[in-house]
Amino acid sequence: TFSLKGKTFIIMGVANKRSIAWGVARSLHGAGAKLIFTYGRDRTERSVRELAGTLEGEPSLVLQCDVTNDEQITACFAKIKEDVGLIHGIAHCIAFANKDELDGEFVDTTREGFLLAHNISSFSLTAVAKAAKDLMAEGGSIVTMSYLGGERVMPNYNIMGVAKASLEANVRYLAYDLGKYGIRVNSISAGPIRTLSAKGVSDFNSILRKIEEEAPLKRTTTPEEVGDTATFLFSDMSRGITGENIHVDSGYHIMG
Ligand code: 0WD
Repeated sequence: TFSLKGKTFIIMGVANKRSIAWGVARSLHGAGAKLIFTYGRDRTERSVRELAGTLEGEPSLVLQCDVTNDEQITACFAKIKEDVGLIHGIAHCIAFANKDELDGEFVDTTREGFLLAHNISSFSLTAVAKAAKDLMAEGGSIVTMSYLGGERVMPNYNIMGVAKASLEANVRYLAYDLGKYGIRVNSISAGPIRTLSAKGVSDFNSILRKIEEEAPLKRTTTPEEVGDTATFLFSDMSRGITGENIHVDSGYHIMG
């Protein structure tokens, strides 16, 4: 593997040890990178601090950044600027939709639920990119997490699918704007992984079974696989890639 020694990355969205963001953190840590963690809700702080504490080396900075709150975003990045100065990338692993709208018919989505899902799951990427771009003075890489439901209709994924379509377009527009500063922006379309968020998706077991049966690799995706692809996107090995959506899903997306 290649080294990311001397580089600093912000990991947003670790909820617990199953989180995709934690898979990204472990992979980046393995490549020698320095990490900063952010969490949204007060109740997540302890779990993030505990996990961050298990990583060898100097302790990571852990900060609150509820992405629905502009003041928190500003304060969080101001603190990072003060403490570290320069960063090289951000893993944005954040999404949210009301649980009762991840079931039943998409047509019943409320205005409030629609806006909430877009606010946390897509606009937050734009807001974070804006807050972070001056900290990536040597260029950088932003990686976010999407899902196939943003490209195709997946029953029950509903409003989150529409928010992921927005997120993927968001990636392209940000990639265009930030390319001139040497900042790349990409998404990973991850196969389904059993995390806290996945609990909200109804009938998750049968989705996993379908992947094992139908995906070319005949197995489900792991947070480690997603983490390693993110590390590639954070490294110079991917320097020619921006505005892209890379599927890390055992190849499931190619199946008809
Ligand atoms: O199958 C899956 N799990 C897939 C997930 C397949 C494909 C994509 N993804 C995406 C998700 O949509 C999301 O964008 O990957 C990303 C990470 O998802 P995850 O690892 O499945 O999620 P989880 O471990 O539940 O963490 C999501 C976190 C929240 O945890 P808490 O417990 O604090 O709600 O998203 C964060 C939060 O850390 N989050 C927020 N962070 C800041 N501000 C906010 C917020 N307002 N809301 C949620």
